[in-house]
Amino acid sequence: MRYKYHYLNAEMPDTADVLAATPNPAAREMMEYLAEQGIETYLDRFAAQQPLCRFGLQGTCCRRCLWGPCRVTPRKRGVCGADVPLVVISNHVRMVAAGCAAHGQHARLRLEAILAVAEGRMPGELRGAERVWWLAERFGLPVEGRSLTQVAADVARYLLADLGRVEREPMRALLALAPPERVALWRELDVLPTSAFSEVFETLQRTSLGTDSDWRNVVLQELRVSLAFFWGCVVAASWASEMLYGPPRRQTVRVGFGTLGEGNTVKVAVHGHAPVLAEELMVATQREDLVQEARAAGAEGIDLYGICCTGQELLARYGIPTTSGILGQELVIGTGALDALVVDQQCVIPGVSQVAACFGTAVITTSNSARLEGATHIPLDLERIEEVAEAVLREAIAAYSRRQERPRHVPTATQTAQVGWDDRSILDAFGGRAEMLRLIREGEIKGIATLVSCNTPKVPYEQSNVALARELLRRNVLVTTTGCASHALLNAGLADPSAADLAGERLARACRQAGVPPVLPVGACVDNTRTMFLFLKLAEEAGLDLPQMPFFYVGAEPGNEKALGMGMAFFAHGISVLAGYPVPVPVPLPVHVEGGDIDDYVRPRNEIADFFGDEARQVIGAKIYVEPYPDLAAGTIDMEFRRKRLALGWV
Ligand code: BF8
Repeated sequence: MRYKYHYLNAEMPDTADVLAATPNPAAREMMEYLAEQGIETYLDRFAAQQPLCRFGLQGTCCRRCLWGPCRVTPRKRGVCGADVPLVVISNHVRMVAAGCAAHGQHARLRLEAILAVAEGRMPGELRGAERVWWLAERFGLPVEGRSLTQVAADVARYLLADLGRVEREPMRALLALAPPERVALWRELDVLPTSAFSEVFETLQRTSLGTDSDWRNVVLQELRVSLAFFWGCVVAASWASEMLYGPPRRQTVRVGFGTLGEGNTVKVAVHGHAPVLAEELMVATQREDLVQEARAAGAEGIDLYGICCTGQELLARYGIPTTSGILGQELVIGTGALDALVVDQQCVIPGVSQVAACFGTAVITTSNSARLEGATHIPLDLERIEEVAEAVLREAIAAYSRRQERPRHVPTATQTAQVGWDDRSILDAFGGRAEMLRLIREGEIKGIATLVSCNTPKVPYEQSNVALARELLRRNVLVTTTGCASHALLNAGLADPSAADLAGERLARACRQAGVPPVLPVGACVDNTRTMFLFLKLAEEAGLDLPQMPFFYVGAEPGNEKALGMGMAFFAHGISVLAGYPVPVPVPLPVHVEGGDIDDYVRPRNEIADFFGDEARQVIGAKIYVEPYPDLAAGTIDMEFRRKRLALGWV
C-alpha cells in the first residue's frame, strides 16, 4: 500500500494497489479503460488529496465556530477550551444528526406518497396491506369498519408525527415497537427521543459554541439522536416502502456491470434512495406508447438498472439488475452503455456529471434538494407522477437517438444472486423461529453479522466488504447485508447459494438444508430494519435481551454520515459495532511508537475511549471496535461471539 497512516494503524491504496487488490474484475477493467481515455474518476481525486489531514482523520479538527478552526491535541485545547473528547464527540454527533436528516427526508417523501395515494391525489394502490394492518394494530389505531387507505393514512400520519414532533414527549413508534428491556434502559438514561426533527435541531444547538461542554452529556444526545434516526427515519422509510409497494420478493437475479451489455434497449439507471419515482418508471417502461417511441428510435424497449439504495429497492422487489454502489457510479457511466442516469436523493457524487458528459448520457435530477450542475431537472410531483415518469423516459429515448455513435466498453462479468430477503422469509427458510434459534444455539450458525453501509476509497474497491464477509462465512457466521456492502457482496457472488462452498462446514450444512445463500441481501440501508427485526424475533424466541445474543453490526467500509448513525443506532440497541476503517469515531485508535518498529503500537486511553471501549458494555451492553484489516476484524467478531456463547452455555 502506498499511503501509510501509522497513527491510524492503517494503510490506504493508490490506484495501482486498487487495481491489484479489488475482488471485482469488471470494476478493474473499467478503471483501466477510463484511465486510458483520460477520464478522471474518484481514484485520481483521492490520489490528489494525499496525504489526508491528520486532525480530520482523527476527528480532532473543530470548525463549529469562527474562533478557529482549532486542531486540538491532548496538550493543546481549542481556543474556547474544548479538549479532545469534547471535540471528537461533538463532531461525531453532528455527523449522526446529518445522517438522521438524510434518512428522515426520504422517509418523509414515502410517507407523503402514502397520503397522496390514500387521498386519491397520486395514482396507484397500496400493495403492502399486511404491513398496514400490522402497524395499525401495534400503534393502537382504529381499524373497525375502515378501509385500507383510511388506515394507511393514519399510519402515515402517526409516523410523520414521530418525524416532526416538537412537544416534549417520547416518539410513539419506538414505545410501541422497541423491546421493553431497551425502552426501560433508555428511559433510565433519559435518552428517549422526541422526534427526528427535534433531535437534529437539539444536536445542532447543543454543539454550538459554548453550549454543552460535558462530553458525557453529549454522548447522551448521541444516543437520543441515534434512536430518532432509527425509529423515526430508518424504520419509517422501510415500512413506508413496504406499505406502498409490497414486501421484498425472494428471487434469483443477475447483477453486475455485464448486465449493461445485454440487448439493444434504451438503458436507464436509477440512483439514490427514495424509490418513489423509480417505481413509477418501472410502470412507464411497460407503457405501449413509450415502448413504441423507443422502437421508433431503433431500440427494442426500455430497461432499468440500479445503483446505490434505489437500486437495492428495485432489486429486492422486481429483480431489476444492480450494477454498483456509491464508489462505482462513475465506472458504470463510463461503460457508455447508459442513455440516462435518473437520480433522486443522496450518495450521487458530483463527479458523475463529468463522466456522463463524455458519453452523452443524459443526467436527470428529480429532487429539488439534490441538483447536479449540467443536469436536466424534472422535479418529482406526486400528483403528476405519471407525467414526470413519461418526461424522464422521453429524455432517455432522445439521448438514445443522439448517442448511436458514442463508444461503449462494457465488461462481460455478471453474477447470480438470491435476493429479496426479510426477517420473515429468512426465519421461514430456516424452518421458523424455534428451528433457526436451535441452529444458532447448537453452533450450526455461530452468530449473525449484518455487513452493511458504504464503499470507501480508503480500501481497494469492494475489498474489505468482500474479504471480511468471506472470513466470517469461513467462521460459520451467517451474514445479512444492505446498501453498498450488499452491492459488493452480490458482485462477488456471495449471495448465490453456491457460496455455501466457501462457508465453514456447519454453516454450509445449515444453508444447504435451508436452500439459502450464506449472505442474505435484505435491501437498501433503511432495510436494516429487517435485520433488526430478525434479531429482535430471535432474541424474543430465546427469552434473552439483545446484548446477550451473538449478533454484530459491521460497517467494513463506512463512508457516509448515514453509516455512522446506523452504527450508533445498533449500538444503542446493545449490538456491538465494528468499523472496518478508522472513521473519526470516539474509540481508541492505536498510535505508532515514535522511533519504534513498523508494528510497534500503543493504544492510548482517554475518557471517551474508555467509555465506548469498556464502560459502554456495562451501561449499553455493547462496544465499538475499529479494525481495518478484514481477517483481524473477523477474528474480533468471532471472539465476541465465542464469549457470548460461553456465557449462555451455547458452546
Ligand atoms: O444509504 S451504503 S454510500 S447508498 S449511505 Fe450511500 Fe452508504 Fe451506499 Fe444508501 Ni447507505
